[in-house]
Parts: sequence; structure tokens; C-alpha cells
Amino acid sequence: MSKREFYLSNEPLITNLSNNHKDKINIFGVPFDATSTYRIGSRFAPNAIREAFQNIEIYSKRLEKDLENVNIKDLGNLAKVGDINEMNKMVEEITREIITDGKIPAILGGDHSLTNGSVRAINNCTLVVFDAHLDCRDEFEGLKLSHATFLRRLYEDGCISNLIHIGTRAATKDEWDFVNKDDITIIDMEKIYDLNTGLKRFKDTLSSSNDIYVSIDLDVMDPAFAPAVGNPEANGMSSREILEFIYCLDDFKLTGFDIVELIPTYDNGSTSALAAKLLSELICIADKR
Ligand SMILES: [Mn+2]
Repeated sequence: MSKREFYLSNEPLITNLSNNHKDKINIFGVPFDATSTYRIGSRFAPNAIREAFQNIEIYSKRLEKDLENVNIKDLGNLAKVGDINEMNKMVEEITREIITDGKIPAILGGDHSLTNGSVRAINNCTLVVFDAHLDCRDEFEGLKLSHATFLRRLYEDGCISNLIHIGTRAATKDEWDFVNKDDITIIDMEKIYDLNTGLKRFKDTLSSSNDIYVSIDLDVMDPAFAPAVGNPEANGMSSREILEFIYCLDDFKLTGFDIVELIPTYDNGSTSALAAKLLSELICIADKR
């Protein structure tokens, strides 16, 4: 091995931590925030999450798994585009390639609209969304497709067999009416005031699920835990609460996941540290598959 190979790294990429085995988890970033309607800057989040990830402990005591022994391949960031349809098309195609190769996509946003691309690459998935907002508006500020409407588009297009929405607390009357359906489970904030009841409801709903895709909008968190998000909403989840929900996934088959809506310019470090922790625990769970 040359000194160049030995001493230099290709940071900020999270690279293969061990080259002895084939990679299983494929990370890519989507530096796209063109549909953000309040604070902008989530385009800078993929590299901020990578940097935080490289500075946390990656042995999971809870899951008894050491990420030092998991083969993670970081594919880098999506080419910069300003058009949501173009971004969605690229994200869908990349996600489909990763899944067809038998690997698990771990996507770092970007604003939440990227999920409109990734979920379309999976047939009939169970979609688990952590988000303060329902993102089920019919249109928002003149856009039919944006980070505030994409979930309605996915549902209307029949891309989801089952939707579980967790941490919900901010939506219009029209959106609350829209999600009152048999194949949509809403575990809103009031349903997790008693955490064990909320977790049981989550596990019961998951038990009939096949391919599970998890999308975490960091604004599901209380702003005290994660202040650096695009649209902060009071009365959200604590770090402990979201992690307990994530650990429920350990018994199920995880097909892919994304973490979105971090705005590094508003961060004191706490939001990216949480994003990195969620990334590391989700990789542990995905690698078990
Ligand atoms: Mn949101």
C-alpha cells in the first residue's frame, strides 16, 4: 500500500469500513432544497450528516452490532438540479438500481420531496414516515408537487400499500380528513404521550408488513432536540422516543430509508448528531437483513 492510500481519505464520504466483504448498505446524498417553503439550506445536509457520523461512536450497544464490521459504500451526492421532476427521476432510478443489486439504499436529504422518487422504486411498500407534518396537501404555494404535497401524490398513484405516520401534529383540516383511511395509520403525538402504548400500536401495524421503507423528516423532533430543520414545530418527539420507535424495526425487513430536512446553517451540532445516530442505528438494523 502506498503512503497516499494509507494516509489520505476521501472525506466527507463515508467509505467502506472494511474491504473484506461485499458492500450491503449504499449511501447517497440528495443536495436538493428547491421546494423548501420556509428555511432553505437542506442541500448542505448530506455532508453535514457524514461529518457528524464520522465523529460519533458506531458500536450499537442496544443492537449489539459494530458498524466497523459492516460494509457501507458511500456513492456520493446526486448531481445538482433545480427541477423536482428531474431530481425525483434520478433518485427513483438510483434507488431501483441499488435494490435490484440486492443492496439497501440509505438516502441523505435534501428536502422531503426526494421521497417521492425513492418510494416509487419499491413496489407496494409499507411506508413509515416520521414527520410533524402530513405532507398531504393537494397543492402548496402553487405547486402540485413539493415537500408539502408529495405524500398525497404517492398515495393517489397507488405507490404505497400501507402508510404509518408517526409524530404527526401539524396539518390542515383537509389533510386530517384525507388520511382518515383504512390503509393509513396515524400515530400522532397524543398517541405517544404514553410511549409503550404508541410502540405497541406501531409493532402491531408492522406485523403484517413486507418491504418497509422508513422516511425520517427531522422536524418530527421537538425543536429542543433538533432545532435545525426547515419547518420547526413545537411539541415533538424526544431523542429517546424516536430511537425506541426505530428499535421496533429490528424484527422486520428494512428495504431502504431516508433522513431529510436538516438545515446545517441553523445547527449547533445537536441536529446533525441526532441525524448521524439515526443513520448509524438504521444501518445496524438494515444490515441484519
Ligand atoms: Mn415535515
